[in-house]
Amino acid sequence: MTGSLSPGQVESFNREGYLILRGVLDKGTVLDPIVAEYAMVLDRLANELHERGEISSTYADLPYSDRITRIWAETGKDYTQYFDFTLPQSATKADTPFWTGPAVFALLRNEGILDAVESLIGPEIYANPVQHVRLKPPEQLLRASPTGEAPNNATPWHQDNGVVTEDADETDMITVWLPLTNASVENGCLVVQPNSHHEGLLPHCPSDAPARNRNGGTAGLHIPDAFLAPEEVSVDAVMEAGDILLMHRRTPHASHRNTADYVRWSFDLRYNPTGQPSGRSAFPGFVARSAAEPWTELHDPVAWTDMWLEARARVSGAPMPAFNRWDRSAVTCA
Ligand SMILES: O=C(O)CCC(=O)C(=O)O
Repeated sequence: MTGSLSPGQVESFNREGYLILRGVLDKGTVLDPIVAEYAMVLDRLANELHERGEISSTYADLPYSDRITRIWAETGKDYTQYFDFTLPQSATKADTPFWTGPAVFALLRNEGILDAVESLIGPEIYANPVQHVRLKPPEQLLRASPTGEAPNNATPWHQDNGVVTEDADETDMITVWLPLTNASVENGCLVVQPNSHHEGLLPHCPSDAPARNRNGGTAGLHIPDAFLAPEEVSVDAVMEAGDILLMHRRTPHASHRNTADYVRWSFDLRYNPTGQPSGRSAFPGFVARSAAEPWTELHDPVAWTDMWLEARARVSGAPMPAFNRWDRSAVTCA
């Protein structure tokens, strides 16, 4: 196999189901342009909210993280969709916001990321549309749920295979998770369960199922505790901006709560060998690298945005496939 990983790193990934690579992304040429792009989107959002009287100041003099934290604190709303480079799994509207800027596109095509991914799946690489920015707010800003439950913004334990449609179960999908700011246990870094991706797809339960997940996170699907290894074997993925985490599609992972007083900011990208089902066929991916047919690679960020605009027009108001194949009344969820 070609690519940038040593045989030992590939062997470690195959054994453990994850691998952290340090200092892959350059701050000046890769990360700073993303920060600048998001500062511009946030500026637009702050001006809109201020014009509508929803915030008392645009907080224009604050850096990105402080500025979005102040806006969350004042409105109590989560504006992640403004910044995300995908669409919601349901209820997309003709004007649902999203952000597919050139710096984000450049990250999806980043040579350091693609070289690492190539070592695991080969040189025909498709950028899978299951991709997100995560702006994890300080938990202290969140309000208690209507049932009085204390806020908990941990991401529950899951496998990424669990959030795609069944046709992609055998797709060799690699997750690439990367922080834009440091990721610590305090601010909600990822936590992975090593050496357990060999056990196949585990049951996942909807967030309102009686079977709870041990970290208490409520957003999205979770693997019931009975199917997880003891807590002591999990590994905290403490990372700095520039590092990347590679994960197998069946590696159980979660993230900690953000108990810091600032936002934890990260991206999760996914790649698979071109031609395999993406598991979100309504959304557009693209050929990021091809040794055999280089002319099929997408290099134009505007064309990428156009693909998402077309997808938004197509799916808005239309029924979407169910991404959750488990029912809350399933025996494992009861
Ligand atoms: O970033 C997070 O907190 C969760 C991300 C995640 O679970 C994923 O990328 O699958």
